[in-house]
Amino acid sequence: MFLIIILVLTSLTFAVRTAAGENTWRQPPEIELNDRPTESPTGLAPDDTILFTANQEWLSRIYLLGPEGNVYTHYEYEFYRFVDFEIVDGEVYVAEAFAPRAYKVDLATGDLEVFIDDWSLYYFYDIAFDGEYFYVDEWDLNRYDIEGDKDGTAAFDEFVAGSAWDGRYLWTMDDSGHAKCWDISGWPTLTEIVENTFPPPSPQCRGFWFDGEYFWTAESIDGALGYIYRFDHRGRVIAQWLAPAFSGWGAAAILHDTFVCGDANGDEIINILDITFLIDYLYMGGPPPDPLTAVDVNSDGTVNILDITCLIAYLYDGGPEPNCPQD
Ligand SMILES: [Ca+2]
Ligand SMILES: [Ca+2]
Ligand SMILES: [Ca+2]
Repeated sequence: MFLIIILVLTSLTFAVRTAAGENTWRQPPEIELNDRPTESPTGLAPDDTILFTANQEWLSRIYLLGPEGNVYTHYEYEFYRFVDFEIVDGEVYVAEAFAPRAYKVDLATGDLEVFIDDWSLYYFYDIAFDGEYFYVDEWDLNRYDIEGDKDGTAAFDEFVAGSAWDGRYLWTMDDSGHAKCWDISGWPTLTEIVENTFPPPSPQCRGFWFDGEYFWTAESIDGALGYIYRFDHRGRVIAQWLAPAFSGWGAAAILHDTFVCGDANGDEIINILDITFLIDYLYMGGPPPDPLTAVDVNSDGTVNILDITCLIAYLYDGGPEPNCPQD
């Protein structure tokens, strides 16, 4: 009898230790530039930022990653469980699975602002935006306006772990390895376009987001690092990044558009306004051109008066075309 009690106590201690061990975060791996398991070029620019959510126990994290998957920073939230992303006009929104809420995230500080707060429901696992409304599932599909006010519910008997809008259709990621396509133009009637269904890069994919050209998702694997994937409408991987933490969910990216070399004020044409914008920036404390590379028109790695003279020569003296550094 005594021996049995000892055995039970020993196995209990072991069980508690194992459970405690699972509470600790795995250290993000050191990722060297150009030393990553990417199968194809990422197609991202140096100033693009990848967003990633990961969850463990009662902690949630939002990661900001560079275009090579290197960790810039992360924010940690106790008693939150962030899942799917949406980005509207450069503002980042994230859905919350512990509560029927969606938040606007300040990426500079990690601060949260409650945006949707719908306690008629229990949880959210996804969020998408069609240009006018946000869509969030909780078995049925709920939609909200840009102020976060509810605008109806559509019957929708699906378990959705991520959703995205590709400019034409609503796409959902379910938990059994299917990306599904829905015509929502007859709202609140949803019509599945069955022939558009495709398998995502892995059956463990959760979040869903569309960058204007490709989809994004993240793998959710307990106790092991998954990948962040960028992929096309058939599930073919365009690029992948090893996740910095496990139990990932959402993935999205702040992508910067390509620029016109010499276009200092960002209106996509080159004229005298760009010269005055650049003079204003260099000598009058004006705002910087975005990106700065767009005004290094002599491609020498710095932005100074020589770039102004080059622009003047090009516009008024038959000088050579602006030539900015290539990524
Ligand atoms: Ca989404
Ligand atoms: Ca311009
Ligand atoms: Ca220069």
